[in-house]
This record gives sequence, structure tokens and C-alpha cells, in this order.
Amino acid sequence: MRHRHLFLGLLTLISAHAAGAQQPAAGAVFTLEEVMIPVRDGAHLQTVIMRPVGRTEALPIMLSRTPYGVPTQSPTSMPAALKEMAADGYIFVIQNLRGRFKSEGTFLLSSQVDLTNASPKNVNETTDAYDTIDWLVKHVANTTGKVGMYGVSYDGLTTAMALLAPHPALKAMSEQASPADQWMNDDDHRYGALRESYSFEYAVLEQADKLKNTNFNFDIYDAYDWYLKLGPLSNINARYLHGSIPAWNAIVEHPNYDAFNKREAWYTQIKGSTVPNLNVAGFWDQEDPWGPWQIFHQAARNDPDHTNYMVAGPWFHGSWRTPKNDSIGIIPLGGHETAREYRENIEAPFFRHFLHGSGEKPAWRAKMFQTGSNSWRTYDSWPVKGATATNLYLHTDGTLSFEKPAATGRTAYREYISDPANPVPYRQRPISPTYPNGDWRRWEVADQRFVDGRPDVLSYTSAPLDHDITVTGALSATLFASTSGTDADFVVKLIDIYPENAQPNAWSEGGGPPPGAYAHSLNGYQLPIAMEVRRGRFNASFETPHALVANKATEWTIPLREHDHVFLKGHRIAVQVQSTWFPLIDRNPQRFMPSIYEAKASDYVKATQRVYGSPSLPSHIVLPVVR
Ligand code: PG9
Repeated sequence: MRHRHLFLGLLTLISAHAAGAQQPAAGAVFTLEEVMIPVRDGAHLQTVIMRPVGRTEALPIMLSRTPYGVPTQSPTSMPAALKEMAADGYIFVIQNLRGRFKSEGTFLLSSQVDLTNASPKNVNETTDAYDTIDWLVKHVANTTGKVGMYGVSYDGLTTAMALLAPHPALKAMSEQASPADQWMNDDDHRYGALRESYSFEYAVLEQADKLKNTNFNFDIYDAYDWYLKLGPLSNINARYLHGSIPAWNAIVEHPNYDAFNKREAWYTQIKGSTVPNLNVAGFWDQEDPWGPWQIFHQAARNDPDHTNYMVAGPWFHGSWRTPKNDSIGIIPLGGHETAREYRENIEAPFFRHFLHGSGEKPAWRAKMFQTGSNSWRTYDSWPVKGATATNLYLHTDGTLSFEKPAATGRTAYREYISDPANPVPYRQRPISPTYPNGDWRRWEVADQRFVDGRPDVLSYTSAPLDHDITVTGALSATLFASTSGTDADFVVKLIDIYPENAQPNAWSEGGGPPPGAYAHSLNGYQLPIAMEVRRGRFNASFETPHALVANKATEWTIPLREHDHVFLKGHRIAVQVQSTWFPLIDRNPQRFMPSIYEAKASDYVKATQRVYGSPSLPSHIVLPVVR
């Protein structure tokens, strides 16, 4: 939810219930009016209407719906996040979701929508968006009657959910980093494996206190240590929450992809591109990297007017709303200010066309900021035509190559012991809490050398590339792997290794980072391009978990999402495989249990994991290579 601060950065959250528009403070760029908008079940939702000072013509409305709080004061200069869009003139409206801050009703932290139930008591984010827009077009003075919606993450979700039953005045939207199915991916899980630290800390953030965002108070500095000392997940309720946080209770009560979790996957009800939608995703989004692609693909099935668009770039969660995003972590982006360029050249023209009726309708299907080549790419179809699925094989001598393993007499597998008592950290320790945001935002670009060489991490590395390899589209991994236990996780990371001499040293011509600042150098940097986990219990079925057969090699398919990246000549490609990723992902006991959330400390056991790389069991990564 970091983006909230980008938009509201200069604004204070929540205060008095204003009646009528406030006189703008000296230098303010908006006048503010707070209203309580009634929706169909009689609840009133706290809403702030921000009209740009000095614009007297009728303007379209731009609505965002948030759980994080609405502003009480206008900024005195236009926030960078809005500058390009605001130049065209919009009345910005921000609303607190039901049950948050002064909005009435209950905040369920749920995406369930029952489109078959027309009762006025059947309220959800889709109906609240509809009723709010209905009220706005009837009550706000001097508008064009056209409404747009946009937002990042939760605000992106409430934008996207308006697609399910859109108000006729809703003419354009941009969902940005919206989750689509919290059990399958995004914030809370990865294919059913729990994102332990995020889902716990987020549930506390939003459901501990209606009137604020609550940061869990860790009494141990390193969150890795805190979660390890916590032990089994049942201790979260036993020691800390005592059943007080409904979203956490729902997680532990529904470990499998059951009817409840399927109802949360609201996007499956999208019938088509009913409202022009600019879907936006970050390739290094540490929270919702997956949802926007699913929303895009679902709407693309029925898009006769060509109004469904996809944009992605080298961004962490919401970083396309920061002033520049001219690098990600220490990775430079060829001098591009990717965030500003996105807002200026893509987002503002999109809304300008659909809400102001000026400028061309975008003719493209997808725009990506391709990393490696560091350039904007425009595609008239997505997936792109002409990408060839190409296998990159994991060899048991630790190499990675496009040649399939041959019968060479090499061992068929490599193995390691995965110990839940000593899990692989997902980022360099000490690990700070998720909220308030710190290095959490950029951990997905962290140099992976920090775990390379651990005995429970297998690394595979290619020779330096003799030509560029462009990868555009969906990636995946196929592992042939076994465990000595009856349940296991496999984490796969695809890595771009920079050359050892990517940057000159301080003492040489050109001067790079000096000795003592090696962590700020690109030399040998191991940049993750794609990372994912699969939990063995769900290999055969997401609905009904199964025990694995100990020591039997089976096929694991690990989707690695959609990307657009060039592995440059001279770079090497690497893959890391491990079985813990802590405390990002909860530890698998490695012994099958009906529900991991009921495991006891003694249920967590060591296991020997084997990853095969033989002619008959050739583990590999599938790359969509474009020539
Ligand atoms: N990633 C956050 C979130 C969105 C939707 C549901 C739950 C969490 C957010 O940043 O808003």
C-alpha cells in the first residue's frame, strides 16, 4: 500500500466531517469537500471531492476507492503521481471503503461478488462503486457526466471490480497491480503456499483498528528471527491475535482451494472488456505481480471494441507513481524515467481519449518497458507472435544450457537437505517488517549472491552468452524432483548475472564504486528476473491436497509469470533451487498433514530433496525466446 503515500504524500489523513466545500488554503491546488455517500443498503461512505483550483469548465470525475484513508487537506503543488493526468483536468474523488475510517458498514477484506443476488443487502465493492458513481453524477456540480476510476493495489482491486457490473457513466479505468485471486497468487499465497509475513502483517494493518492502519509491533528486531521463534502458524492466534482478525482466521480456516477461496477469485466473473481498461503490472512487484495479467487475459477473451490494454515495466509495487523510477534498486534503466514516461505517454493520453474525447484511441494491445535493452516496446498482440518456447536445462554438474542432458555417466540428480529449523531467508537479514514500508519494496531485485553457496540452495550457471537472448511472454519451470518426506516446496529463481567487469572500479578510468562499497556495484550482480514457489501437496489438485510419495521423482510445473527481458551478450543466466523461502513463505513441515495450519512444532522435519537433470528427467526452464 506504499502507493497511497505517493498520492496522498502531502495530505494529512482523516479529520473533521466537512459540510460543503472548504475554502482552499493559500496555494492549495484543490478545493476539498467531504461527503457521506449513501449506498443501496443504507450505509454511508466517507468521500472527499477534490476540484482543481482555477478550473471552471465542466470536468470528468476520477474516482479512487481505498481502505487506507482519505485526505483532509489539499497539497500546495500537484503530487508527481498525478501531475500528467491532472494537467488535463479532473475532479478527483477519493472514498474510504465500507467499514474503514468513517465509512459505515463492515470491512471484510473480501473480493466476493454474487452477481446473481439482486437484494439491496447484497453489497460488495462492485455495488459500492456503482452506487457511488450514480450519486456522484447526480450530485456533483459542473461535471461532464463521465467518470474514470484508477488506483494501485487495493485501490486497483476496487477499480477492477467495477468491471463486473459497471455504471453506464464509467467510461474508462486503469486497474494497477490489482490482485485477482488471493489463494492462487498475489498478496496472500503462491499456488496455495502461504505468504506468511505479508498475509499476517497486512491483515493486522487493515483489521486491527477501523480508524487507522496498524503496524504490528515486533519485539524482535530481525523479522526472520521473530517468525522462526513463533514456530507453527497456529501460534499467531494462540499468542497474538486470539481470533480477533477475520482475514487471518479466514486464511487458516481455508487452507485449500475450496468454494470460499474460489469465490474470492472475483475476476473469473469478468465477461469481457465492458469498460476501457489500462491494466498495469510491475515486473518486480513484491505484492501483486500476477493479478493484472489475469484481469487482462480474462477481459481479452471478449474484447470486440479493442478497449483492453496491458502495460508492464521495471517496477516494484506502485513505483510507476513515483516521480521517476529511473533505476530499480541499483539497476539503471538506460536514462529512462520509466514512471514519468508511463504517466505522460500512456496513462494520461488513455484517459484523455476516453474521458475528454481528445487524442487518438490507443491502437496497440500492450506496451512494455523491456529490461536489458532498456527500451519501450509496443505490441499489437499479447502474447506476442513469434516467441518460441525454448528449454534451458539444469545439468547435474551445476551448468545451465540449451542442450538437453545426454547420457554421459554423470549422476542423475543433485541433492540437498532442507531443514525447517534453518530456512533460507528470502532477503538479506536482518529483515525489517513489511509495514511501515522499508526495504520490503525492493527485495525482489536484491543480489542473489547472498544465498548462493548455501548447502541447501542449488545453483546452475550458464556460460557467458555469445548473443543477446530476448524473452517476451510467459515463463515456467519444469522440475523433476523428489523428497524423502511426504510434502515439500520447491522455489525456482531465474537470474541474470552481470559480467564481472560490468562497471569499472573506483581506481580505474570511469570510476565505479570504491572498495567498501562493493554492494553498490553491478559487477557479478545476480538480478532475479522471475521467482516462484510450488507446494507439493497441491501438485495433483488445488482442491484436495495429496501426500507425495517419498523419494519418487515427479514432475513439478512452476509458472514464472509474464516478462519482457533481454539477457545481454556477456551476461550469464543462472537458476537457483531451494525448498524454503522464509518468512516470505511459511515453512512446509515436509511431512504431509491435512492442514499445515494445524501443524505442531514436532511435525517440522528435515528432508532430502533431489533435483534431476538426466536424459529421462531433464529439469528445465521454458523461455519464450524472440529472435
Ligand atoms: N497489496 C495490498 C493489497 C491489495 C489488495 C488486497 C490486499 C492487500 C495493497 O498494497 O493495497
